[in-house]
Amino acid sequence: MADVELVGFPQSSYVWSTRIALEEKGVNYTLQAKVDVRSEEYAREHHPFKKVPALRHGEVTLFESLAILHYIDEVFDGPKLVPADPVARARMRQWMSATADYLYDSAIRKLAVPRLVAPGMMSEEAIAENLPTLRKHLEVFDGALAAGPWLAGDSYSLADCVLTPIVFILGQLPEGQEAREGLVNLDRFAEQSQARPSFAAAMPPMG
Ligand SMILES: N[C@@H](CCC(=O)N[C@@H](CS)C(=O)NCC(=O)O)C(=O)O
Repeated sequence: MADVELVGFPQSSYVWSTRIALEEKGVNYTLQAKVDVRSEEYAREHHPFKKVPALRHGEVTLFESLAILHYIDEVFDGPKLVPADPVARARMRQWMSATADYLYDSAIRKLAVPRLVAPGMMSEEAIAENLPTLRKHLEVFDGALAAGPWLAGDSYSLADCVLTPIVFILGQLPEGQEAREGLVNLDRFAEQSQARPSFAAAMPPMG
């Protein structure tokens, strides 16, 4: 089979999720981490909207993590990361969409990025103002996880690949830990998702 190349810096939660999926499936791939996402060359070659991740697999080039995650699951052997049952599948997509549209904003864009990547990009007031929203979002996810170990039921799915790095990143930040306080189902999710070999294998360099 053709080589698989994933493009994007590994600290990005979206890149991280696709790497977790590749690891879960047992796919050999290379990571092209040094990219200038702002360049026109990057837009031409990989992602017209200048974001990460992008994927190259032989003649196939893809951008957007949703498309990449499903491609990985469908094209490669290994455990299925999309449930066969239509309700569980819809549930998985529901949580992927909710993570991308709501939790990513409160946890990553408005907390992790200003704290870890671009200090000063948001005022302290704006960071504090977002925290109650983050807490509400996490409560919803905690409620979803009350019924079972993973977001779409009994087996680890693409929705869990997406949630795993975000929950971990929150655990690295005092405000993230506070926002997670008392949410026991999320704690269990953190523990179990971080114990998977795919998590260790996809862990980006921290520092
Ligand atoms: N909808 C995109 C979102 C990707 C995204 O927002 N990536 C961020 C990193 S987590 C990025 O490329 N940031 C670089 C920038 O905006 O310059 C996807 O699902 O792949």
